[in-house]
Parts: sequence; structure tokens; C-alpha cells
Amino acid sequence: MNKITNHLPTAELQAIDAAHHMHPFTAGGELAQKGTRVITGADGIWLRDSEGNKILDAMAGLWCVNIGYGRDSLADVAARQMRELPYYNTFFQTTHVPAIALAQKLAELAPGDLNNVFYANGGSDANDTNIRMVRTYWAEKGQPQKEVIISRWNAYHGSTIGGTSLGGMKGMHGQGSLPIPGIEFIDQPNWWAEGGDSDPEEFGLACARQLEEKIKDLGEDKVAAFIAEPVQGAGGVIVAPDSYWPEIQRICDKYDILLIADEVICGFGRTGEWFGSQYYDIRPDIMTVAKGLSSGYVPIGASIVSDEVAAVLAGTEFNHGYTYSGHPVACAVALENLRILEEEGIVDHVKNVAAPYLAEQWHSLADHPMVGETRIVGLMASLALVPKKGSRAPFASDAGTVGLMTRERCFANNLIMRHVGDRMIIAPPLVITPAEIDDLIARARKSLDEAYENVKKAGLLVAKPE
Ligand code: PXG
Repeated sequence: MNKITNHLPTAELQAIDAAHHMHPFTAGGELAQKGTRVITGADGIWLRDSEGNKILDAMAGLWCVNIGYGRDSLADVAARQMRELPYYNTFFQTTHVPAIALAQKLAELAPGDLNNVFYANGGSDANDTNIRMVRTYWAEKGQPQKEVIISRWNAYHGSTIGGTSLGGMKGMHGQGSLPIPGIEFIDQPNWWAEGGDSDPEEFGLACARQLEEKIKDLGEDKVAAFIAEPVQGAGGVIVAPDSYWPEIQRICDKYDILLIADEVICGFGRTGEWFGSQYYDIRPDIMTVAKGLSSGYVPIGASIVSDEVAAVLAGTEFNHGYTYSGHPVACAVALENLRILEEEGIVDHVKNVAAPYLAEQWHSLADHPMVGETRIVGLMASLALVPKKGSRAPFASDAGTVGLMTRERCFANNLIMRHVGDRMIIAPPLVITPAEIDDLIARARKSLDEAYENVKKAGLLVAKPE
């Protein structure tokens, strides 16, 4: 077999990829026709591809490369750890230094009494842990019937059986007969798409109160937990109205429901705070973390658990864990990532420099004829594409048609800006500078202009009839 290197011609790499590599969330046949983009290297906020293009990665990989690409010290730490102790498990009464040190660091960084860490390999399996953990917690407290977990339509919590079930993506539920029993859903606080004629703050309250209604319908004695992302990421960077989170916290407290904050995207500086829970001043009992925990350099995730929940679980054998829970190399790399985030003051950079500047620039796109609204929290932002300025009516074409056309222009302009339906989203590395933000916005505006022309030419600048 030939050695596969970056130096093979793109077409050859694409052909081998098409023949043997099954891509996530992809119609393989269609992609094989079109050919994948082959990424060969990266530095800072920039990717390189096999054709020599330099691409501005405004998605930080998949919302994860918080400290940017090309950090040698993470590679050095990984190599050192592999030489010293490449693997040992944390089952059977054993532990090792990287798992101990990272757990201590996470307890220090996490708010309140979230002082206890259960390791996973990513966000999906950490959420699987959470399902079993909250149900075991209530069983241990003598309330085994408190099993239902309430989530929200259009939430994303991963793509394992548990993660897909907790998520509110109907298209995902359709594949594999999901959700599993005992998961219930309320509406997302997406005023733009679902708020009708209501005032946004009233709508936020009404969405939160759906949680209360659901708890009353099911019975307080049946509900274990509510899970939510502080800002919905994969759902389209949906920012709840200000009225939403205080009301959710009140309801969880009143009915003795555990609150699980899924911080897989919002954690580790994305909002300008260490965690999205701090941005919204909520007090979760469990936080799911992954992605920015290692800036994506190695796979790792975790559930960070309150003292109360951990104390109850300590009373039983929780029969759960993964071969790679607390993998020493992953823990060592995550620790080095956290050291960089802290010592370089990257969370403060987001809060005081990058986020305010990006907000100013991002909102300047609101004057574009195809942009209906712009939303931003920290360094995660979205804009709604609309056929008719001044109206929230969606396009008549299938949702995502115009979004995809816009993303195609972004790709052509060497900008990674994604679409979710007809919303465009970004979440750049947290180290992005104001000059790089200018570059990002210039490419975004050019791509929007070009997409607008294409949409007009295709006769798609038409609103869905009411
Ligand atoms: N929770 C949240 C909030 C996430 O965003 C997961 C859990 C699952 O994490 P893992 O590490 O198992 O993938 C995620 C992941 C997208 C996209 O298209 C987003 C994610 C993953 C893949 C694609 O925006 N988020």
C-alpha cells in the first residue's frame, strides 16, 4: 500500500477518501461526487488545504479550537506524557497524576460547588453519563420514579443514543428509533423563528414557563432533571431573551429538579466568562464539558458535578465508565490548554477586546439587504437570512437552501462560516485579533453580497406566504 501523505495530489486523496471514509452527518454519495476539501495544516485562526489555500476558520474547527491552532506546547506535553505513562485506567481503585491534577483544576475553575469530575471522551458520552447519573442519584435518594429528563426542541446534546435522545433534533430522532423512554421536550426560546407577534421578553418567560407546565403535567415526583445549552450552538446560535434563564432557575429550584448545563460549546471562555452558566448567572448541578476543555487537540469530555450529587452517588457503586475515562494524555493536554487560557488571559481577551469588537462589526452586517437580525454572545454569533428586509417571514424555498448558497460563497472566499437552515453562524478561535475580525467581516460581507446576487438570479428572494 502506498503511504498516504499531504503530498499526494488532491484528487487522489479525495478518491481514497470517497472509497473508504464514511463522514459524519453527510450523504456520502453526494460528497463523493463533489470531492472533499483536504485540510493539511493550521496555525492560529488559519487553515491550509491541499490546494494551497489559506482559509479563515471562523468556526474554530467544530466550536472547539479555543486557543487556536499550532500550539507546540500541547504537542510537547502529549509526547512527554506518552513516554511517561501512555495509558492507565481509573477503574479498580487506581488513579494517576494527570487525572488528579485536571480534576482539581476543573473544580477550581467551575462555579459554586461543582467540585467533582467524571471523565468522558467527548460531549455525547458525557451526556450519556449524565442520564445514568441523575437517575441513579434520585434512585439513591429513594425516588427511583424520578426519571424523566426534560430538554428542548432543536437542542443538540450529541449523537450517541443518549445524546441524540436528549437532543431535540427531530431528523436525528428519526434515525434509530429515538428518543429512549423518559425524555420530554419543551419549545426552544427562539423568538425570531417562533415568537409570532409576542414581545421577546414575554416570549422568553412563556418558553421558560413551559418547563413548569411540563413538570406539573408529568408530576414533580417523576422529573429528574432539565438539560439545556446556555446558548444553543448547533441549533443556530439561538440566544434566549433575558427573561428566560432567571425563570428557568426559579422553576428548577422550586420543583427540586436537577439543572444540567450543557457547556460543551459555551464552556472555557466562549461567552467571555469561563462558563456560560456564569454569563447567565445560573447554578447548575451538573455541567457537561468537552471541546474547549482541550481546544480539540485531543478528545476529552467530562461531567462536572455538585458536591451534593457527588455525595449521594458516593453511597453506591455507579456502574459506569469508559476505557478512556481520564486518559492520561488527554488530561495532560487539557491541563496545558487550561494553563494557556489562564496565563494568556484569553477569557479576559474575549470579554474585553474580541467580543465587544466582533459585536460592533457583526451588528454592522444588519444593514445588508438579506440580513434580518444579528445576534451575538461572546464569540458566538448568528444572523438570520431573510427574503424581505423588515419582516421575519422565512424564504419560500426549503429551509437551508439560501443558507447553503451563502455558505458556498463563504467557502469560495476562504471563510469557514456555517449555515443552520437559513441562519449563518460563527464561533472563531478565542485568540482572534481585531485585525483578523476585520478580515472575517470583510469576507462575510463579500460572501453575503455574492450570495444575494445568486439568490436573486435564482428567483429565490421570495417570502413564504403566511
Ligand atoms: N453538547 C453540545 C452542546 C454540543 O454542541 C455535544 C454535546 C456532543 O459532543 P461530542 O464531543 O460528542 O461531539 C456537542 C457537539 C455542529 C456540530 O454541526 C456541533 C457539535 C458536534 C458536531 C457538529 O454544529 N457539537
